[in-house]
Amino acid sequence: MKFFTWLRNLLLLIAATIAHLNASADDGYRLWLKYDRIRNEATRTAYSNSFRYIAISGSSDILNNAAKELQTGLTAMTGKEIPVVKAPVKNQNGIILTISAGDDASGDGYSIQMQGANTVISAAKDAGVLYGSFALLRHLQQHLPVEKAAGQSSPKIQLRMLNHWDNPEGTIERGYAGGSLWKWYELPETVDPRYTDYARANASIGINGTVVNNVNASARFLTAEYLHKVAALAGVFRKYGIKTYLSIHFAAPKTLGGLKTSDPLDPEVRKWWTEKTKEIYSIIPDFGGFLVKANSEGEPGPQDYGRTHADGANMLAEALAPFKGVVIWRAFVYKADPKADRFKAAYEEFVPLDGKFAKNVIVQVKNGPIDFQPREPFSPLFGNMPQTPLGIEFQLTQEYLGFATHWVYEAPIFKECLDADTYVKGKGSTVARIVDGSLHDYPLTCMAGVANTGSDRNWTGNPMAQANWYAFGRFAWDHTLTAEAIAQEWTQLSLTTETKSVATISNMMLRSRDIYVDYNTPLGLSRPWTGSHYAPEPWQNRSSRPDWTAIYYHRADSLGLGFDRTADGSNALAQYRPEVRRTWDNAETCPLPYLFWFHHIPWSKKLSSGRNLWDELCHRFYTGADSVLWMQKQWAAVKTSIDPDIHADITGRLIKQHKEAIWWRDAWLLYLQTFSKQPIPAIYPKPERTLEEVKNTVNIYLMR
Ligand code: BDP
Repeated sequence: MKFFTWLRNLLLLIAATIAHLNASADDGYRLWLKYDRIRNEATRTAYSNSFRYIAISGSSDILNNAAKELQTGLTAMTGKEIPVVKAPVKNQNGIILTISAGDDASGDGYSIQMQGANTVISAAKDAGVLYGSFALLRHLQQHLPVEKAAGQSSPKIQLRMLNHWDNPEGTIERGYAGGSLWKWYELPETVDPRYTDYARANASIGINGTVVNNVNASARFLTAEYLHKVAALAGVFRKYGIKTYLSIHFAAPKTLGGLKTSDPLDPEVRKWWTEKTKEIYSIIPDFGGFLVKANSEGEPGPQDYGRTHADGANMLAEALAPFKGVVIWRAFVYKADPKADRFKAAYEEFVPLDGKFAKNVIVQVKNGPIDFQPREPFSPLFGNMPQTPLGIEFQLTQEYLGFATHWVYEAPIFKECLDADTYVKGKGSTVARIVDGSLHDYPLTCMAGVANTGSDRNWTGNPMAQANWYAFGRFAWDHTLTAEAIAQEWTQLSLTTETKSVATISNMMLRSRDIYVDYNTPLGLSRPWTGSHYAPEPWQNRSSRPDWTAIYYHRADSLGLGFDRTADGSNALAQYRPEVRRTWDNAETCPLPYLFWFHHIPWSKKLSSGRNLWDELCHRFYTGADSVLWMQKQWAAVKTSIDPDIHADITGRLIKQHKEAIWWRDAWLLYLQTFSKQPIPAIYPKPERTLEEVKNTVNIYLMR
């Protein structure tokens, strides 16, 4: 008996060790493409019976990669080798990959059909078959019945792109997950296999374009040496249906070409770009085009020569047109004018240019009018340039969202903007319908995400931030999906399929953004930072430009708080349609999340919540910081369903997040209290430091 107990314990120990080793093999590298062995035997058997082979009719790199992915995924999930063959095998169930002329002009759409015992994935182009294959794998990773995979899907947006803000020396502007993925120093001779995994991850969520370098672009990328490095990356990406683009330095004709000017109307300059573009296409035949940040934050541009954004964009468009390349011209512009409201700048510069851009130009607009703040109203450019294709730019990297430390699921930010109604053609004129081209019949459509990837083993630093990359791709494909559905899907693919844990985690994801907003920038506050975009500095009042101080944005004074953008103030609200304006321009009815975006509110004003302004601020900051404790508890509750290393990683980050939430809360409240002159309500514990002490911690943080 004793012996048997001993033996049983030993066996249990061995089993636990194996389970642990298996589990802790998860370092996050595999993202949502884990393909873990399915534990439920019935599901596993059903899958291996349904998929005994993968047949490809036709041949191309992309089709081969689709088959390879299915083979890898299914073999890992079922534990049975699945061969890739040239033709369907009689009397056996399998997957058939096939190209068939469909009605989806882009070729990216696919259908999955059950034909007899076979699962047929077909599309007009091989990229569509690849997307269909990933869709099937996504379905099976959620352990759903095979036949439920049947259906059709086409992307709503043509260009679904990542924008990498990567520099030639390997750093990333606003990157929080290590250095650049691109090893410029060893390219093109050495091609890291990780580039393939990057391409797989993107293709799995439908991303079909990538801009590999920073919008604050180095002209170095246009040298032959760098073009060959970029070509090596493009060589990997194209096998997954991804086109490569470059950010360009507008003054390159001068800096690189040795010309006297970079004036877009100068014939020599135009010739230089034409030649350079030809050279690029001779090296990268399927090159996508240029992304341009011009006359913004000190970058050169056409205005340096008295020309317009359209002049600049059209010059490049002309050079790219013979190759079907596109110009993606960013609308992120604002001048150092102390009297102006930065909110209004992009509209003022771009709306007069509507209709003046060449056919192969898209103007890329950030979701909000300022700059990727935790909560912004939608940019008033949407709807106001009916004759110019407008793309949308979201930021995945958490520049203003707590870097890689804080857990913020961004899908609600994307969705809030996409679902916002501009009313430009009556009710239902959502930003999504502008961006997908359906409202104004745009011939080109684009959704871009500023990438949050880096050289960290788990790609995104914070493992939860993988969800933001994932959600972006899923929305770019189909903006009608919900943030909730994507959270559940991602959790199942990436963390656990245990039902209760999926519900707990996706609920945390959905609440995470509002929690962050509450302790960071509640009620429509914005930009309490200067250079760091992290350490709280709401008191910051000195800079080379007024709009680079914190006080410019919150406008706290002895009377109240917030930026008056009504007709009595900067009148930025006039840039929106009356239906939109109406919801925002009355301080009594303006939804609280947008209050300080549009109004300067007296400290003792009673709000719709029943609290006065100061008490509401205290309530938000305290509840926000306390809610991180709630997150910690929820996370502790899912421990047994999550890989131990990933669980420990997030646990650590949540501890830090709580400390910093208190830091931000204290900084804001102690600073604002110098204006409000009101006490923090007795129900809340008093901050354990003085304003001077918080300022000191910030000074230390900012020390070089
Ligand atoms: C701001 C970033 C800056 C970027 C800029 C941009 O702080 O690093 O260069 O956006 O989008 O948010 O061009």
